[in-house]
Amino acid sequence: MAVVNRQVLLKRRPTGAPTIGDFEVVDAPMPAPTEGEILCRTIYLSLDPYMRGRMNEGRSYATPAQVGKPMVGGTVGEVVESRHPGFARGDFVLGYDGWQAYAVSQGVGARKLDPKQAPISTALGVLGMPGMTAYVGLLDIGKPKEGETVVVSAAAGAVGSAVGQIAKIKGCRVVGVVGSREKCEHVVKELGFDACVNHKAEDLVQALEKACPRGIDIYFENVGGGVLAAVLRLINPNARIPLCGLISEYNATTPPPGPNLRPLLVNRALIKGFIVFDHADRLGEFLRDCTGWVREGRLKYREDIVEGLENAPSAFLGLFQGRNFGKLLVRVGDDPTRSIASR
Ligand code: NAP
Ligand code: FER
Repeated sequence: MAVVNRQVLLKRRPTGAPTIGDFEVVDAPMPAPTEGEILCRTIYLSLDPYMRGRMNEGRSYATPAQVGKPMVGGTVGEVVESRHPGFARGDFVLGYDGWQAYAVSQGVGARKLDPKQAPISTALGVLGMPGMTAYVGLLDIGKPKEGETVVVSAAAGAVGSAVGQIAKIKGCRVVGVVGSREKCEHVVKELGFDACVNHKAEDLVQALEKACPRGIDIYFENVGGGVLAAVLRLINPNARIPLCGLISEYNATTPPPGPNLRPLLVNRALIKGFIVFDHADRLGEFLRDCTGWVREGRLKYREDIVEGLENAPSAFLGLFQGRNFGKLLVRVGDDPTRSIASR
């Protein structure tokens, strides 16, 4: 076993866009589990947009990450030592161990993973928090009906790619908004979207008008800013807008100008913010449906895996520029289930 525990600490709280200097890579002593605890070796670390919020001081739905401590985050790991009756050495677990190679925990909220059910990395993506966000946001708030037009932003990302495919499964016309030609091609050719527009290259209102000849019934909002402003001009009567994220605004230092909300008024449209963690009652149905769709090949997923914990800070910054293509993960340690599968 390694003698040191590599960690990425939050060094200081950023103002505006985070930089590499806000993080510090250190080698800490190996932790040891006491009675009732497990020691896990991190295999995958999830990098997610919400982490930008955790870097800030102040009130949120969760306590902020602490300066001088490892950054927080979801992980998939392997139990290397257990003094907990519920876990054994060799178990694979979904946990919240943060940006570090090893962690001791009491296993609270940790879920054992069966590598035969699905690749263990999917517990951080399509079969994890982002997939569940897509599932509850689209189905419970968007309430899609067959034949309706669904637009989703950040459509090649972890949440957006699942939103679009679940909407196709429900019989909708699906249009993605993404930031590159390659991402456009991917969501149409690989994921089966009906059309896609590039927010960096096209006149958005014109392109959306062309892609949505019957207007927009559901807009699954991930980005805010100019994309939201353009979409609102095309919403249909009684449109629903699950407000999932506003990534274009997470680094803003002054409140961004608000969009024109008149289309919401005149179209009797519903916009509703939601946080996936409030929907834990749907976990069973989400896992049942989405595991089935993944196995049937109807819900595809793409992972963008960065090698090495020390590369987590720069990969994280890339989320805010669209550098990731699919669910962003860091491979912190060897994945024994993958090497078996590829043998
Ligand atoms: P992701 O889509 O895999 O990655 C983020 C993507 O956002 C980037 O690849 C980029 O894609 C796009 N983006 C970044 N900056 C942008 C900008 N200024 N304008 C337009 N697009 C921009 O990330 P994810 O994990 O799936 O998260 C997607 C959204 O869901 C985020 O807003 C996140 O905060 C939110 N979320 C919310 C909940 C909840 O409970 N409410 C849970 C999970 C995630 P392009 O290259 O296509 O521009
Ligand atoms: C996210 C963005 C924001 C997210 C949660 C939030 C779980 C919640 C923020 C808050 O309560 O301040 O991507 O994912």
